[in-house]
Amino acid sequence: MSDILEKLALCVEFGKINKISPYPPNMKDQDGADELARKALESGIKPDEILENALIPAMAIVGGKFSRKEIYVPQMLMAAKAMNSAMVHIKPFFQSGETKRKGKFIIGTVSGDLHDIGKNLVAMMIEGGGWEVIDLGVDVGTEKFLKAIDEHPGSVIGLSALLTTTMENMKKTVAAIREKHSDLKILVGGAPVTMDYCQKIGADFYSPDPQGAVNYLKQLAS
Ligand code: B1M
Repeated sequence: MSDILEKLALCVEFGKINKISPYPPNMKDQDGADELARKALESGIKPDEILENALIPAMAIVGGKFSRKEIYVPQMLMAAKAMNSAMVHIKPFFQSGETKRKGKFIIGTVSGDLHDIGKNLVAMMIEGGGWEVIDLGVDVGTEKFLKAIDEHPGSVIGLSALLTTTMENMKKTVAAIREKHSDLKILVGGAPVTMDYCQKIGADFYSPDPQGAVNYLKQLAS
């Protein structure tokens, strides 16, 4: 791997956003993900190589560390921010169609539920895994999910719920999606959700953390 991609991967892994970012202290005054992604493109490295050889593997390392509780939410958010600062340079190539994404992923926190920290982490990790993410936000009713599915056919759907009370709305939304789109894959997650509940409501997969969600999508795309 080129030196620049190795450095970019380290910036994402350790959350170094750009040169002026003081975090992490041991990388102070060094180029961050922002500068390195720009320089990589300027040096002729293709956007999909940057994604495949630097950003995706770095986010996979971050996801693994988070699953093993070696890092916590703040470090993961910094890594995601660093990844986003690199993605700013790469996104125009996806939007122009010059570089292909692995697929589309629609995610939202279900109706009545305002918790979005975990949902945002999942969204960022999946974007870092090479997918286009359509984030519908929080308190997302069934109709909004169905409208997004119509606008982005063939997407994988992700539902997050943090309250035992809103898990019931997850069930309703899954049933409504199943009724209209029996072929779509539905992933569920959130603190009170379990594999048992996932099976009970007819969703396809439950993941307790973002990396499990990334792995599931990776398996779907292969
Ligand atoms: Co709320 N809240 N909250 N809250 N809140 C909990 C969830 C609660 C457990 C606290 C408690 O009582 N101990 C409790 C729920 C009890 C229950 O139902 N069993 C609770 C309650 C009761 C409430 C209110 C009702 C309080 C009130 O007003 N009386 C209210 C509800 C508002 C509403 O939603 N309608 C409320 C409000 C809030 C705040 C707005 C203040 C704030 C949310 C801010 C925000 O999200 N922007 C908040 C917070 C911060 C929490 C706690 C403290 C932290 C949640 C969090 O962000 N965790 C939480 C207690 C706790 O968990 N310690 C609590 C960190 C995050 C990274 O983890 O979201 O679990 P998590 O996501 C994980 C995994 O679950 C997974 O990946 C993430 C990373 O590992 N995951 C997925 C999540 N979604 C996934 C989707 C996937 C796959 C994996 O695929 C699609």
